[in-house]
Amino acid sequence: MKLSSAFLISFYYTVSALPTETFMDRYFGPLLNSNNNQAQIQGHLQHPFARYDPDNDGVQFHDAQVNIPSPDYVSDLGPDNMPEFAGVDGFAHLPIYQCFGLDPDAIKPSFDVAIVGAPFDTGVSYRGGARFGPKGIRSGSRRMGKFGSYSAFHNGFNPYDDWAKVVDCGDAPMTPFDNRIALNQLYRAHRAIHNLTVTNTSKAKELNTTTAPRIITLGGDHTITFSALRSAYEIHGPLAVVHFDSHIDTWDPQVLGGNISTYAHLNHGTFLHFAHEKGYLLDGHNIHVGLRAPYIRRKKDVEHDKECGFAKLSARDIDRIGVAAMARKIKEHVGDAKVYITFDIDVIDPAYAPGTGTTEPGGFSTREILTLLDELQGINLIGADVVEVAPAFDTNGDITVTAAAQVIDSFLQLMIMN
Ligand SMILES: *[C@@H]1O[C@H](CO)[C@@H](O)[C@H](O)[C@H]1NC(C)=O
Ligand SMILES: *[C@@H]1O[C@H](CO)[C@@H](O)[C@H](O)[C@H]1NC(C)=O
Ligand SMILES: *[C@@H]1O[C@H](CO)[C@@H](O)[C@H](O)[C@H]1NC(C)=O
Ligand SMILES: *[C@@H]1O[C@H](CO)[C@@H](O)[C@H](O)[C@H]1NC(C)=O
Ligand SMILES: [Mn+2]
Repeated sequence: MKLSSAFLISFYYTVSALPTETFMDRYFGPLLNSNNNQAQIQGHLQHPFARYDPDNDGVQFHDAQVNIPSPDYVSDLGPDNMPEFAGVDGFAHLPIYQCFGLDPDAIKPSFDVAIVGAPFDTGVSYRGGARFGPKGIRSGSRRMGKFGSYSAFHNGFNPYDDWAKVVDCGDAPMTPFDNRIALNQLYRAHRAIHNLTVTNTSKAKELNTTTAPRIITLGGDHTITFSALRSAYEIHGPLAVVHFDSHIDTWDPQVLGGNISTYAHLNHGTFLHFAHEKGYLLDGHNIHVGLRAPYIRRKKDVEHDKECGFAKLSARDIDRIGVAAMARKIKEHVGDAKVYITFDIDVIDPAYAPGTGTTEPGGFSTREILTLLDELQGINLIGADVVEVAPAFDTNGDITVTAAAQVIDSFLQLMIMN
């Protein structure tokens, strides 16, 4: 509450005129003691979150006078009045929908874009913790939402307040005890979402996306992208994959995973090898962006990566050619194809995103990556994910989870702003 000098002067005169009444009685008494429902309070009391409601005389908050609502009045206590730091965390305060695991005869939900969590981290080679990624990213998104995410760079565009209906489908249940089961659970959850119909079918046709809702997945370690790609491939056919990562992730499973069992072969460094093997990748249109981690084998990793069909932009290209030129190359490379962006948070420099399992110095600043994503406007983005967010390694200032949430906000802009 702002104490203006006018307030202090009026307070002084009010108190001297009414010496028997205490400050608390006069300014707060009726709010805290509801004996008199219609009591009025004089003074500069402002309720920071209540909205003026012209349809209800009971709730009018303004500078001079407050009418206390009836104790049974509740319509200002709904989610629309929630402060940005409060509420049960759906991504960006989006409505939370049950999108899979529905009764067969339940009414099918409808939306254009779904956020879904993939809490899984038993496919990692180094530090774990990405099973808490979905919770962390949702927490990092609390200052975004319909109430005030009007872009400073895109003429006030707000992805939460435009033609698309965006919802949060919660997390797919993924068992921590058997990766084969867990990855299949995620695949079936995605499949159930892809089986629904978008709310705005005419817009979907205009955008050439199909009437299946588009999905943005919150990882989870990078293995989860395999399940997401499988379901997207079944709806869309082979996809141009833009892979933001400091690592290649096309490693031969005989190299990464120890070659100890076939079970060990599918993990967060080999899923792109398998995506290629299964035909999910559109030949000639896939590209890594931000590479800098060392290879395991002197030459063969590079050869194998080429066999999997990827072009490369390295982290050093940020300085060598700049992010605008990088974005142009990516757009040329994917052309008119349907694009899936998979975004390993470790592509961002550890100074800006320490909360991840396998940090590699020398990456994008948050500003550079957001500029690059802006420059991709016009691609046909049908699905995306942000993976490897491990909140236990984040700072108290939440820098990794807020960066991850901002990247997803950029994906929504690419999907909806066209
Ligand atoms: C997809 O939808 C059809 C028709 O509504 C239904 O028969 C089928 O079981 C659904 N599949 C999934 C995976 O939800
Ligand atoms: C679909 O989106 C367009 C904006 O692109 C809008 O004009 C139209 O009213 C929407 N249709 C439905 C059914 O929501
Ligand atoms: C959709 O496809 C049509 C025909 O191929 C093309 O003319 C149009 O530009 C495409 N729209 C978008 C948004 O990519
Ligand atoms: C992996 O294991 C198979 C089967 O035991 C073996 O043939 C192959 O040479 C191994 N690969 C490597 C790189 O050790
Ligand atoms: Mn990765």
